[in-house]
Amino acid sequence: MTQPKVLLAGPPADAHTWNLIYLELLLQENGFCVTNLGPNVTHALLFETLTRTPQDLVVVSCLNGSVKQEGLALMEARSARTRGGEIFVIGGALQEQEDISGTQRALIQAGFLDAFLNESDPSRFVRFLSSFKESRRGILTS
Ligand code: B12
Repeated sequence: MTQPKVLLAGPPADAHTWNLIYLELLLQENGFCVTNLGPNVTHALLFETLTRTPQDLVVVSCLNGSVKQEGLALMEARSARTRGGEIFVIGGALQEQEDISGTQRALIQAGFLDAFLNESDPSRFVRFLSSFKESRRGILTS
């Protein structure tokens, strides 16, 4: 069976790596074919990669406390593109006093399908992956 393709990346200003390794293994365990671009991925590299090798899903992880700024900047860069039907989700760690639901709302409003913030328990993400696969059955990127 064809596996959904997922592009995994840390945003431009984020150097954390183990979160990406963890997510790569989790995505593989859940039946996804993963391209892990690693940390500090520029918008140019991310969108060039998507143009060259179309994906079904893009997963962004940001730990350094700037998930909101990074996420909004990424969606702004995406709006300048003319092609590309990938679904984007984001996750990571917020700053200590940050309002989780406010940030989640802002990220979803900007264009992410979902935002997994301060969630060290992966069960909601695993449920998302399962329903994503179900909803894309038969229409995966070849
Ligand atoms: C290791 C580390 C570093 C290393 C990274 C080395 C490397 N190559 O990865 C170094 C020293 C470089 C570093 C630098 C910095 N760090 Co640092 N770092 C850490 C540390 C100790 C561990 C992070 C880690 O690897 N965790 C292991 C992974 C597997 O787990 P995780 O990160 O928690 O990820 C889980 C969840 O968040 C979730 N998740 C994450 N992303 C996503 C995405 C999706 C879609 C989903 C579903 C889930 C999900 O799933 C993961 C598994 O449960 C944490 C503190 C801590 N104990 O967590 C601080 C921490 C993340 N760092 C922090 C900071 C502030 C920095 C710096 C800004 C410090 C500085 N002033 O320079 C810089 C940033 C550099 C940069 N440009 O990004 C803060 C972030 C605070 C915040 N969120 O507001 C933390 C929390 C420390 C702290 N308490 O202050 N760091």
